[in-house]
Amino acid sequence: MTAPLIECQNYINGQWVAASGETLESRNPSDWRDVVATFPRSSAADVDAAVAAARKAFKSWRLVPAPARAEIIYRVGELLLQHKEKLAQLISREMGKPLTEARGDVQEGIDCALYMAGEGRRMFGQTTPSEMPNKFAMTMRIPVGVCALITPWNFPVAIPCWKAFPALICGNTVILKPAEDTPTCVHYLSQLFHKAGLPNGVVNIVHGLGEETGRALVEHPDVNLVSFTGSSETGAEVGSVCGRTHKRSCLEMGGKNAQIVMADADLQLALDGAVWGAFGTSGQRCTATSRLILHRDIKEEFTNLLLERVHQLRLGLGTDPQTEVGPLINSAQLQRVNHYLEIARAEGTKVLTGGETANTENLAHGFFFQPTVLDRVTPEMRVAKEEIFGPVVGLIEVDSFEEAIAILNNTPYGLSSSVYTRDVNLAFQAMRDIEAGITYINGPTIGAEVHLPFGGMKQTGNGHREVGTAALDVFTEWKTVYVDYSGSLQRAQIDNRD
Ligand code: UN1
Repeated sequence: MTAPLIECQNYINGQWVAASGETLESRNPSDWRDVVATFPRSSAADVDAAVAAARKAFKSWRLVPAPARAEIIYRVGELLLQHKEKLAQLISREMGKPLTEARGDVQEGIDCALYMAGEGRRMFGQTTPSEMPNKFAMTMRIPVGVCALITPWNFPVAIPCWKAFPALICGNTVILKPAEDTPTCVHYLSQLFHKAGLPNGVVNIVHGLGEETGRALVEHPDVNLVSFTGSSETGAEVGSVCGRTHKRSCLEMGGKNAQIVMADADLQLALDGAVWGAFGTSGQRCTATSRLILHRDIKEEFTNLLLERVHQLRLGLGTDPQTEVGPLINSAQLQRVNHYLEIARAEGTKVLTGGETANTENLAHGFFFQPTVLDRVTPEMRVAKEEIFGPVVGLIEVDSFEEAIAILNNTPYGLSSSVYTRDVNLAFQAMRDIEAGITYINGPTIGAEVHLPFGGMKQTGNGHREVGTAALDVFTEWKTVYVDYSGSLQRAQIDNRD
């Protein structure tokens, strides 16, 4: 491969700054011989400079009217559309997802820009009568300040966008710290932010390692809010630092999502959903389907149909237009998935297909794992409860709807969920009883849309939701304002009760 090496730089106060120290490499997970880019291993001093720029820019950005902020975000959306194909190619090369999915990744960013630009002309507060005469009460949204946005590699464009756009529309300034596996996608974004005309310092980007650069950012005393998407282990660490240093945090962590297929379901539809939900993005989505909870009456038929479909999946290089399932992100992830297969075997599951690293000739230099189906999974097994983040789905057999819901809920996580049934009564019970932030009826567990709240219950998150209007609640403080135009002191709860 001969594509020129890209040199990612930190983007601070509207300028790209060459690395002052060591640089690191980002490689193509489909072929690790392909070095995509170098990026700075940023230090605490680099983080300091970015935070100082964001703090300075906050002074004026918070005063820019939200509809004017919206115009710039809209322009970023237009630029994303213009650059969609180039960015998608870059995502496929650096992250490994197939091109069709990479285009979807950029599209999610575009959708979020357009939605949040519209929010600039809403940003509604509430008005309400006061208890007292000639007095008026209302609420308004106030930006939080300087926000650190720490983003994962699995949606290297969409997630930075869905954190940055709501933060910016609300009047905050940001420092983005992209995952070290996909720095180039966010470096590219920095160019679009710049071109769209964002004032200097409103968006800053620091590259580097989570443990160093990420940590310095989360611990920085002048950061007001941390929005983090990533593993539960790192999220716990981020949450505890934020707790200790009294920062706001919005944490989006693991999932162990299940799809229930009842006996009355449209099996072909449920099958389409299962294959897409489990093997899309090679299972590397926090919304991925990693358990299929199948009613006894259709289990055998469904399993046979599923295996037929899985055997047809084309595993290949992210950038190859024929590819349906790409590689895992890096060797650590490949090791993790292999390790879970060892656990699965030791726990007594049966590997119906896959279960191994894929290393045929064209895949020998990438981190490929065969699409895998595990049978005889029971709810108490580790592979039924822990997030694997790979193309592995476990089959669990049940006798009733109640049992299916109980098993679906039997994990520490609660992000996405799905039920295939034609019975409207069961569908409504599922909506009520499933302990997850997202429930799909007759649709796969993946594919959330940006104008609706995204997030999870239980250990998936810390009670917040991203995108949709819910994101405004993360990135603003509510200010309550009372206006007394009576001209005299009115004492609440006292004079008006006399
Ligand atoms: C994630 O995996 O962190 O709902 C986000 C979906 C995508 C977003 C996934 N829109 O599958």
